[in-house]
Amino acid sequence: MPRRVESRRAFLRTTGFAAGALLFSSKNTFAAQEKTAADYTVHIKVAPIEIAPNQILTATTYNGQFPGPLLRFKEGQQVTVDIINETDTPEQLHWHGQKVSTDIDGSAEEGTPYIPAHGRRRITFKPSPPGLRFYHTHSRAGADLSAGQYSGQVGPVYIDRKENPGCYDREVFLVLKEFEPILSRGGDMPQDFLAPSATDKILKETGEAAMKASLAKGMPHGYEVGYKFFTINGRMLGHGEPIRVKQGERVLFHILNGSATEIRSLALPGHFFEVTALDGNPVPNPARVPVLWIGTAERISAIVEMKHPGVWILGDLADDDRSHGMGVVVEYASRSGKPQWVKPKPFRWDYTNFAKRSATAPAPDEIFDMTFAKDNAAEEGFNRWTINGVAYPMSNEMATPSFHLKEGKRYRVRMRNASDDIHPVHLHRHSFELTNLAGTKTSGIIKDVVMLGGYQQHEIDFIADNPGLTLFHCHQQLHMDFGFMTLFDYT
Ligand SMILES: [Cu+2]
Repeated sequence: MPRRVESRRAFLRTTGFAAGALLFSSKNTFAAQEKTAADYTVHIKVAPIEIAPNQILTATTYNGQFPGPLLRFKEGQQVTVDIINETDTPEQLHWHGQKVSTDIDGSAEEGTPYIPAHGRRRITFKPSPPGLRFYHTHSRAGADLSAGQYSGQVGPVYIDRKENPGCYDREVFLVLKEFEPILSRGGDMPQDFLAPSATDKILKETGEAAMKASLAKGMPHGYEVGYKFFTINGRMLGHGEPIRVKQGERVLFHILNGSATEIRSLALPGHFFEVTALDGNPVPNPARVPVLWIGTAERISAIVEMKHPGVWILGDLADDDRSHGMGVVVEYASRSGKPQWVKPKPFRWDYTNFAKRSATAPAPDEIFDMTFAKDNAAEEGFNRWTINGVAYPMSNEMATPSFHLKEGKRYRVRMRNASDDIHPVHLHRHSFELTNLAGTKTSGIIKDVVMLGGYQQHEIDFIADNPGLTLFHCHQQLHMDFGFMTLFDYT
């Protein structure tokens, strides 16, 4: 396995931009067909991945490894990527969080061409915005728990800004991911960790009434997904290289939740996280927090000052998930012994901790209202999800856009969640600003995924600055695959 933990200096020395390009370039016959070599080549292929000694899984991967290779780009500097699909299934590779065209974005719903089974596609784009992004499959899985993001098709992208501020000694990339999904009839996802915690009375009454009516008809609870194995950087807790640190070091963690369906948490006993960026975008107020909560597809960049020597577990708060692998050991120089876990005090995750103080967002040109609802177990035992009463078609045909944009205008999406589930909602090809979270006004936090709590209402604003079809969906694979998607177009 490649070592994912490197000092920044070593990284720049050994795998700077040009050298990095060579690392991932292919010398195979496919590449020879092109006149010039691509900067990067990504092979979509089925491969064994060893998550612990003698624990070998088979998954569709990028370049035969999990996570896929870190692709390091420079802001605005054009790159060419060859994507070679060695599988029997057409694929989509989505450049999550990047402002790219619909032809590149990797979403069939927007019209991106598929990478054919046993075929290839060369794409060229200018990476932006800077910061932590990622690439992942955008295929729908439906009931096939080996497809879509249940597979190993997840890899980090880091786009270096033109100038590179930040005071830290080294960078560590962490990709959180579960394997071996199984269908279940009830989730154990924590629901009570978000702040502000205010719920909407009408949403709650609507959602609870719908659920009650469904159960009264004798319907079971819709399927959820659980997992057998939990990993960070593709290794179960205790079975990967520890993160070796020195006292006094400031380590910049870039953390990506690569899960298909799960929300994750992380704590490192005796340490704080100084959150510097959310979804790759610097935050106005880099506050220190004891616990991180990361929705599906969210990213957090946070500096940890190493000042509590020992051997620790950086791990998920859920005991069961941590004991099945969701953690990594942090080991101080010349310290040894069994890695220690200490349960943190209860802590609520509040995006507004990192927001501008007493600033308000500009008024939008138009507001879109969206209500999200669950039709319990309505789709062959799976929950069907709707936006304003409409489920996105299950077929792979392109749907009619529901919301219309004019270039240059500022839009506000008022998202109302009439279900008890938390939804990590994602907008393609644009970033948005959090402007109201459960009744609390905020500004200055720019993201591309936001967790919307059960029966809560959030408002997000975005500028229509990247024409073309634009997909908006819940990033929870079970939700997006069963209707929780809609399209914007530009008129
Ligand atoms: Cu959802």
